[in-house]
Amino acid sequence: MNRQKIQIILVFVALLGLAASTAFAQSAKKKGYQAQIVKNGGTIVGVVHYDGPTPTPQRVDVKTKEDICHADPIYSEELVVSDDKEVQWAVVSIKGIRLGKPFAKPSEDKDKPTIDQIGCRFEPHIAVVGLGQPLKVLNSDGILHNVHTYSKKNRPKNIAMPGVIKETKLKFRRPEHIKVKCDIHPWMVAYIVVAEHPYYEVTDEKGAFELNDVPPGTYTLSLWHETLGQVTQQVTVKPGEEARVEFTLSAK
Ligand SMILES: [Cu+2]
Repeated sequence: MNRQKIQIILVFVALLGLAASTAFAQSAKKKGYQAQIVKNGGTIVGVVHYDGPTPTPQRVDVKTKEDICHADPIYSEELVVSDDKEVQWAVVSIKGIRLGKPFAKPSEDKDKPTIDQIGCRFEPHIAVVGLGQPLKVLNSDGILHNVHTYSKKNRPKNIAMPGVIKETKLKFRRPEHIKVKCDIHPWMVAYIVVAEHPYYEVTDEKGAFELNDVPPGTYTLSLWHETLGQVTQQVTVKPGEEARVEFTLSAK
C-alpha cells in the first residue's frame, strides 16, 4: 500500500469518527432535558378535585411496642382528601418538556429534597428528586428503620438505618415513581419521584400546585396519584401570565 492510499484511509476513518461522535452528541441532546435561564416565563396554577364521597382518614393500627411509634396517631396517606374534596399527594408534571429552568441548586434549597423517618412515618409522603441529584434520607427516630425502594427502572435499594445512623443519601439514574417501604413497620410507605426536569409539583392539603418559570408554549400536564391513577390535560402558557388548570380524579 502506498503512502497516499494510507493517508486517504486515515482521513476516511477520521471522518467516520467525527460523524459518529456528532450523531451521538445530537441523540444525547434530543433525549435529555436542557436547562437555561427562562425569561418571560409563565406560571401554571391549579387544583386537583375529588369526585366521590370524602373518604374518612384511616388510622393505622400500630403493631409495635416501640414508644416513638405511639407518640402521635398515624394515619394512612394513601388517599388524603380535604373537606372541600381536594386531593393531596398528587404529582403534577409537564410531560416531555425539553427546555426550561435549571434544577434548584442544593445551596438555594439546602433542606430539600429530604425524606425523614420520624414518629414511625416517612415525612414527607412524597419526595421529588432530580435525576442524579442527592436525596437526603434522615432518621430522626432513635430506632431501627429501613429504607427499601421498590424500584423497577432503578436498582432497588434496601438500607438499614439503626437509631445511631441519622443520615444517608440516595441517587437515582432513571425517571420513575418509586414506592418506598420500611419492612420493620409495614404501614410506613412513601414515594420518591425521580424527575427528569424541575417542572414537578406535589399537591398540598388544599389540592393546590404551582409550576413557575415555564417557557411560553403549549404543554401536556400529567397528573399522577398512587391509587387514583394518571390523567393528562393540555395547557397553554403565555409570557408573564398565569394559566389556571383544574383536574378531577374519580373515586375508585
Ligand atoms: Cu420503620
